[in-house]
Amino acid sequence: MKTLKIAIQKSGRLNEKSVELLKNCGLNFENYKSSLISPVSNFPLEILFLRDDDIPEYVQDGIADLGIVGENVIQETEVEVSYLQKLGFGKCSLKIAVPNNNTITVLDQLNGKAIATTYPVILGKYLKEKGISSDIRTISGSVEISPGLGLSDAICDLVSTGGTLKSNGLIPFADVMSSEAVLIGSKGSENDDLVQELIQRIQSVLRAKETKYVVLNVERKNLDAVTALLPGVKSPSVVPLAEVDWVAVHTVIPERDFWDRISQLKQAGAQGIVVMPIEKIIL
Ligand code: PRT
Ligand code: ZN
Repeated sequence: MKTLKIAIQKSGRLNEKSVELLKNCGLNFENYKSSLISPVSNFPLEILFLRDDDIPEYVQDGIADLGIVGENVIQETEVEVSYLQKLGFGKCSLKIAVPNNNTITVLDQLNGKAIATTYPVILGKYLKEKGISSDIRTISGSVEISPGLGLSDAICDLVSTGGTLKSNGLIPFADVMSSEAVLIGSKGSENDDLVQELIQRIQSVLRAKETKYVVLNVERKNLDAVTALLPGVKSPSVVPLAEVDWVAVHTVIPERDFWDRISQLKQAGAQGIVVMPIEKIIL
């Protein structure tokens, strides 16, 4: 039987979440920091631990069938791969930032200016699209210190909390792209049954993460008002309680508007609300 290979980051910002996702998919493997390859004992899959910059090409060339990597790295390496699934972690934006004492306020003012970045391809395309001609200075790291050293007028770098920009006296000026970790596959890999099985497992874990399981009690006279607020996977389950006028309602609600929904439920008469995490949702 064929064994798939999936490449994930060996160490760094995406490693832990990538390992967690695969483990939550029920895959059994050892995650030794020293190993470059780890077999999965209960699925025909091997995990390759690589530097994130190498993952897109490994997948493009079919050395790995699948990979987990930031969209920023895929765009920068300009590889031909299939985007299979956004994964909801490693979120960040690639931004142009300028020193906070700078007078640059509109994009046109970047004409003729030097911008330091580790993302020359993405930045080059962005500036071209906007009709701006800047001097792109490609450096390999610590981009944020380059204006202070007089090496550039602006920078283009990844931002998540904004703390690094702030502590280097820089302010974000333009959004170039937003990025998150994605599952990629070699072209055509999406037609493989094993790849499809893995995608479905990943989707069931992601779906569960976006939702909470809720059990609440409500008096029958308020049941319609409460269920009107609850979608459920199909519709909420209603279970009679020993006290005849009361029922328990079981359902799932989306994480994103969780607190609003809970306060609406309380107003509609819900009591004893118990909220639980969900491991997987298989549709
Ligand atoms: O060793 P390897 O080559 O595998 O790793 P790496 O050092 O190249 O990458 P790593 O681990 O730093 O990042 C991996 C991926 O995480 C990136 O390609 C992005 O897709 C994603 N990601 C998410 C980030 C950030 N957030 C992020 N904040 N990557 C880098 N940063 C850096 C940014 O470059 C800047 O230096 O963090 C700093 C800014 O952070 P804030 O929080 O201060 O804004
Ligand atoms: Zn890297």
